[in-house]
Amino acid sequence: MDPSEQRIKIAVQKTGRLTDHSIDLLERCGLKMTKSKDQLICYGENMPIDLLLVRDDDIPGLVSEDVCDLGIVGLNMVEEKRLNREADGQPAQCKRVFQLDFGHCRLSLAGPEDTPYDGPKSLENTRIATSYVGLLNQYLKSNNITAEAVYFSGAVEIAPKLGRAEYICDLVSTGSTLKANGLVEKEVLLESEAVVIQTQKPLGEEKQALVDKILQRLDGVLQVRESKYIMLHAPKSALAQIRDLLPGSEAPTVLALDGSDDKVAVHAVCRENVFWETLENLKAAGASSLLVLPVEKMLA
Ligand code: PRT
Ligand code: ZN
Repeated sequence: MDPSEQRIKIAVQKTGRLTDHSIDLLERCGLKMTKSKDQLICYGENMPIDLLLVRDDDIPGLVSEDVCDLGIVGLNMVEEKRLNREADGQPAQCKRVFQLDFGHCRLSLAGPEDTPYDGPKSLENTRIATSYVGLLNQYLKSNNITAEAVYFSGAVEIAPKLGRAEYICDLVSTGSTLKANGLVEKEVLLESEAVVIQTQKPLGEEKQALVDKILQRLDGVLQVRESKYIMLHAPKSALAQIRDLLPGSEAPTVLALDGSDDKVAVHAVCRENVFWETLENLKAAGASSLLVLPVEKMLA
């Protein structure tokens, strides 16, 4: 077998909003990479894993067609490409494995601020400019609306000014692009964030073991992102109350304190951020010597 066949290929956006986060995430999983001269492939130095650097639009297809084993891409793109494939009579061949909590945005319908809007029925017999024809048509169908999706590959927000459409359907994050173009958000069709997708093709034993290892590390990286290790001293009498105040923690470790009969040390991993308010509440409940530490790695 060609040795390159044994390597895991992960599709990542080459240049764009998802690129830095995606590469950072893989580096946190322990992957060290060299960029090749053509910069289309990054070769893993310490693991048999290569990154394919491509347009985000191509990532769902590369994973569905088994060119890549995994991909990191926006849910908006995964869903749009799934609908496009379905329309072409091809089944979706990739599955979603993780939500990554970056690249947050929403696919929304927007229209000029001076156009009266009275719910989805106002869209009847209008033209809607979008790059997301699949998702838009799905929305129109589920609301029993007849409207024309006008395909724009970019700069969708200028379509109403050009007289090419009455409404637009595009990604929004802060809303400032809509505002700058005199448009107002009317409906949210999809809430999106970056996700990891995986091929549905059965892999060989060795490759599957490597994919499982990467997925387990990704899970670990995602879990520690918000996690904190908290240490404090507590009066035995306040232990139950202090335990309830620890955010998102399982059973804490309670240790005897040398030379103290009425106080114990409490150590806990909190799977949520620990804010100043929480520390203040713990202190008010009787805790002292509070220490909060970041968690670097975690393996369940
Ligand atoms: O070259 P390539 O095809 O890879 O890149 P691209 O230009 O198609 O993608 P890119 O990098 O812009 O976006 C990649 C992914 O980031 C998207 O598929 C989403 O999953 C996610 N994402 C998150 C966004 C936004 N936020 C976003 N705000 N993608 C695009 N936008 C655009 C939007 O289209 C609009 O033009 O930003 C503008 C609106 O932003 P606000 O902040 O003014 O609302
Ligand atoms: Zn794109």
